[in-house]
Amino acid sequence: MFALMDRFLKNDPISLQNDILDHVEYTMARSRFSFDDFEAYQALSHSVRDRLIERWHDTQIYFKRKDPKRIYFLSLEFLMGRSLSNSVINLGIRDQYAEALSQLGFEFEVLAEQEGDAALGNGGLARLSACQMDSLATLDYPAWGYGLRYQYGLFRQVIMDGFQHEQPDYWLNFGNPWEIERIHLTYPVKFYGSVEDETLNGEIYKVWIPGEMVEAVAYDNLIPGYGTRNTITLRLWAAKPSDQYDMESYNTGDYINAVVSRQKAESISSVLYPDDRSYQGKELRLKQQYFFVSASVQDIIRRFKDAHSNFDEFPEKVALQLNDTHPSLAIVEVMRILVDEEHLDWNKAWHIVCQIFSFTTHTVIAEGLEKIPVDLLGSLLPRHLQIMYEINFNFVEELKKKIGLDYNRLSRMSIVEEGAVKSIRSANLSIVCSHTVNGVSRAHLELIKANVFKDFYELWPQKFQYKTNGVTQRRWIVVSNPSLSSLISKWLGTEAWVRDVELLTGLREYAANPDLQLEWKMVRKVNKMRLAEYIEAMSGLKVSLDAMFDVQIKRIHEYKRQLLNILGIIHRYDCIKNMEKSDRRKVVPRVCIIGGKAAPGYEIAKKIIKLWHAVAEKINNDSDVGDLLKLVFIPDYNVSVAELVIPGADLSQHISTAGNEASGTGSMKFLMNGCLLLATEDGSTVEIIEEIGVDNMFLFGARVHDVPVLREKGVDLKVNLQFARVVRMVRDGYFGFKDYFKSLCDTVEVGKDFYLLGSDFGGYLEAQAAADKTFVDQEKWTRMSILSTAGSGRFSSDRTIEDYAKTWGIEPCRCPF
Ligand code: 26W
Repeated sequence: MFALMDRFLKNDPISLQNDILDHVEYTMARSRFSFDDFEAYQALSHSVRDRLIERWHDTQIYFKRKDPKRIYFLSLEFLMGRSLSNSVINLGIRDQYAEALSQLGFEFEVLAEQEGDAALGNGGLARLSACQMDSLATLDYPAWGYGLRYQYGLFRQVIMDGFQHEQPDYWLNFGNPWEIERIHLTYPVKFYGSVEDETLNGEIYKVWIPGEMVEAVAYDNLIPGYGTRNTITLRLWAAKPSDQYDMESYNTGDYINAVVSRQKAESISSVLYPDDRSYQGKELRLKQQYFFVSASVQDIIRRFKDAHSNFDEFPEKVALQLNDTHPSLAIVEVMRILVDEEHLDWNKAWHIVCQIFSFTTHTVIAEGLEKIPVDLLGSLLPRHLQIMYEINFNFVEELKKKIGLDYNRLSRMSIVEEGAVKSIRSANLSIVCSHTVNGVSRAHLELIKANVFKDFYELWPQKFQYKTNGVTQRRWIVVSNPSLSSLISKWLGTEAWVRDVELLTGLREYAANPDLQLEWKMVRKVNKMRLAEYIEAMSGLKVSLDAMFDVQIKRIHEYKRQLLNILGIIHRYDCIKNMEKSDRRKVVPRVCIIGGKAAPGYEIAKKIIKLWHAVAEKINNDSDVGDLLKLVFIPDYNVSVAELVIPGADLSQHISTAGNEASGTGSMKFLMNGCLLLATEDGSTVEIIEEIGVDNMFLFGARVHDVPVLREKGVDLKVNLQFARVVRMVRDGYFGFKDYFKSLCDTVEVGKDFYLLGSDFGGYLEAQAAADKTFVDQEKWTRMSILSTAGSGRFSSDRTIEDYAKTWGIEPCRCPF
């Protein structure tokens, strides 16, 4: 044992310093006497990575020895953000590093800022995956994440004259110390071609003769748990040309073109699709999905076969989680390998498949469900299409026995959709082949049971469950808000809440304690200062720290109703303008902050961004208003920006039309940081209310069951004069760009106002007024703020993962070394 301990790198500041300097010299090839912040960051990262590798090796050896049931988490998107701070905190050596660096003349925080974000995802779904990886590692589960190593992450948003422009995010430009390239860990992935019959020992098997072959290379990203040695793997695949690729073209003598076309293989993993709304049935997207799924499934089966001689135990050793329908081809790929390559009997293979997959859906609307045109699938993956047809045939035959010849229902439930464009319904495939279908909040499950998956729910009610989303308190409190973190530990007398977040409820008894209140306010003020400095550096705008910082950061979508926020601000502005000067003293000053990206092809969302800027231009330059109202747009919103903004927010808005947000996870991060919520009763907010109480937040708006009635009824604009007035101001060109905003205004006209901005406007203004009133009473506000943090424990991804673990049938496997 002693020899084993000796092997480990040492973590005292002197050893850390030496390691950093060694990396400066031998990894960066710079002089150890002269290097800049970026080089210091890189050397530091390499030294952290060395420590991660030690733990990772031990964990993997231990998993191999114990051979527990493993969970494989398949997701096309992971929004990991930065790794440095998170890693050193989970390793428990942040302070040692800070000391080592300060002796070298560097500040840890400054170096941490050098790191760019890994933005391999769009929004909620992708960040959820990242939080869940952190929880899986921390809770010692034998887990693997699988995804794609895009060369271009989510586009960078640049605002020019108030318009969004998209720029490529070539995030690998300066290297990536956090990944380990496994050049020898590769799998061939096939595309196109044809299917032929082959006879072997008197049996006929299908053989897929591919038309194209690409190599998948593994890049491992190490995910350390907190308070444990366990360090798990997020394995991302990159596409490389295969040596077997297109040999034909070399023989034609056109060498240059053959090489160029070979190089195209890499394009499969080159770019993340920036749309989180609609499926376009693009071939490249389908290629990406299959590429990552095929490599992952091959890897999973290889690992299983290393320890087992047949597939009987497969379901006891393997669980696969489908993060939305994007990886649903994995189902068919497992079938194909078991039947065509491992020569298992179809029924046996099917029995295995039905025990290993679970599926989580992240959307509420039928239009958000993925469809793959059959023509596209048949050409790209001919054998998979055959397998899907066979699965569907068997399913429909079984279904007929249960429900009879109800053709409408049969055709709705069929995996194959007939119609103008014959398509595969990925959700139906996923439901049919999974043992569990999860919603992401209780309200979400109710919605899918009643709407999109009603037929399936009636058939298999026991399959349908929910696992309310959560976020990791390690990143969203400890990394992003260290002073709040210390304050919490001081008052609870322990740091144990970082692993056991329910302990936060212990803060409740001190919510009215003047000493805690004072310290709480101090911490919040310092965070506001940090945010104010960022705003000034970014936009030149000076904002008052006495103002309420009111934040809405998330993807721009009509259903998330950033437009309601803007119209509310216009109303506030209008009121200030029409007030007696002496009355203006009573106005609670606000800094309204918004941030978020619009999908590049989403015109209305882009107009919302422009409207924000047009309104900001007018208000921020109006001397009647001054500090009473300031508007800020935070460009290029991403994980690291969120880490800065959330701790500095007083109020945050989660105001989607009820019935549209499957869960919402941003609200949970604000809640943990003691920010009050202004929200509708949508998605996970319903459960947040149960934890912290209606009195500790500002609620408004239609509820789910009101929505169809209100849509039908419409709002009489004569009744809702305030709403009519603000929309008219935009329409009449009060903020300029009259023609450009016309179509945006049209979306909220009577009869067209699908997201019910008109009918919710009155309630929204009342909720905002209630927030103003409370803000004046700082004692009350601070109490509500403390109670928000205290009640946030249920929304940790640790709890979500414990819920999932039961469904997956996995147990912790803690590395003892
Ligand atoms: C290409 C089309 C596409 C891509 C991504 C459609 C839909 C998606 C995602 C499923 C959208 C998404 O991120 N959904 C969000 O998932 C979060 C995590 O469960 C929830 O908290 C959000 O409410 C939900 O909108």
